[in-house]
Amino acid sequence: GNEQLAPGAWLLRGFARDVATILLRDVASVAEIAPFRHLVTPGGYTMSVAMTNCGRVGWTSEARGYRYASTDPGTGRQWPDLPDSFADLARRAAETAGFPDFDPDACLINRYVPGSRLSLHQDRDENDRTAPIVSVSLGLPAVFQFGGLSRTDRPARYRLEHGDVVVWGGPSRFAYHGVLPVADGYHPETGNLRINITFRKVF
Ligand code: MD5
Ligand code: FE
Repeated sequence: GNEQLAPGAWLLRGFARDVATILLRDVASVAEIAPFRHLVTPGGYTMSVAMTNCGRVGWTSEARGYRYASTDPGTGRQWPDLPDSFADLARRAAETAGFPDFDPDACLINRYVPGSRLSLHQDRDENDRTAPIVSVSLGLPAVFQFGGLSRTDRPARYRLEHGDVVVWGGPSRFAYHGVLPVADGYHPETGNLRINITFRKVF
């Protein structure tokens, strides 16, 4: 069943399970054109999560700050197109959570190896503040931290597994969140990786 985590936030358990193999194939195709890389934060830290993007614009981090760019700073070329499998899944998930006509222009793909983590943060580099963010978890499970609108709100924890989709909209769109260090393990479809795909409407 679909679980409401907070106003606007819906956990759709297993929503992407039946298309996971296709999604992972398309992640590999994206990464052939725009390889995964470890971005450096404006504060000088190299992220343990490796990232790439597809769609009209992609999220990048540089010394001067975070931004969305239409070209990949690594290759100097446009980001690969959003695969049809991605667009279809994102739209169906958003609709299921009560956000019809979701038309993402950015897709960030995060790759975790055991030990990779994402410290507590807010996503606020997007100009469109009404659209939700749709996130798809594939491969190894992870413990997701979901807090409040203040960094000091004690976060709840949810285990996200292969095929789980979360739609973050409404007041949850700007909640603090993070991912605890991924535990070592093996998944038949990804080996020792966790892949998270997020769909966003930036402009
Ligand atoms: C992940 N990625 O599992 C997560 C999934 C990121 C990121 O956090 O910024 O790439 S997206 C989780 C998310 C997005 C927007 C709002 C909320 C969670 N939230 O309200 O908790 O790699
Ligand atoms: Fe985030």
